[in-house]
Amino acid sequence: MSLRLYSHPLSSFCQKVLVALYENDTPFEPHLVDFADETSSAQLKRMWPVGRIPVLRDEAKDRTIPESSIIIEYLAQHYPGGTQFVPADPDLARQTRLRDRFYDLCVNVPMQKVVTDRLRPTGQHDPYGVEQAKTQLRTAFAMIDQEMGTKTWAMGDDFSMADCAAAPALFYASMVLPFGDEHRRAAAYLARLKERPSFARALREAAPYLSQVPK
Ligand SMILES: N[C@@H](CCC(=O)N[C@@H](CS)C(=O)NCC(=O)O)C(=O)O
Repeated sequence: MSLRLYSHPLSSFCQKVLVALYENDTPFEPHLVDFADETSSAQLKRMWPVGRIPVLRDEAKDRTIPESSIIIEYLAQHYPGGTQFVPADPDLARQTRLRDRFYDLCVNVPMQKVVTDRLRPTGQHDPYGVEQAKTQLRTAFAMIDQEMGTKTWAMGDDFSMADCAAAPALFYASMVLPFGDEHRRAAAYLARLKERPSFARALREAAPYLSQVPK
């Protein structure tokens, strides 16, 4: 098998890539990264010194590809399938990338800030930063709610890279800061994402680990 994904089923950015892989039934071998294990972390850092997951290794082409959006673009280019993650039209492609950035930077990253602050040792918390992150999330939820009033997926009728980004980001963000009562259209979008077979599969695989998410 040519593709190996260094990842963890609980990681939101890894789930984003898993959705893309499952969308097109792309064969790959998952390699579980355990940050608590020095050998596992060191192996990851040898490939990508930044030490973040996901990282895709393509043995056939001798390439190592980090960063979830770049991995999805790589899959779209070299292992295309029925779901086209970035439209061919340059304007639509730019809009897709903008929404992908939005879900990564305005939903996933602030969600991570809230969750990882709970893992910090006593006395090392960052309440100001967490409040800022929650404010960013509230702004993002209102924008998503407005935008999803007339659309099925982030770009309209077609599932794209932006939906791969949105699915785990919104799933975990809804755990951190429930938005369903106030933002029903955003909640309906999340419900559609959870029913999408690719994300439903990623969620099933994450289920045994979900109790590790700090409350
Ligand atoms: N921009 C990166 C973000 C990746 C990321 O934040 N991954 C998290 C897991 S969801 C991670 O590896 N965290 C470990 C760390 O920061 O040490 C991407 O899109 O792939």
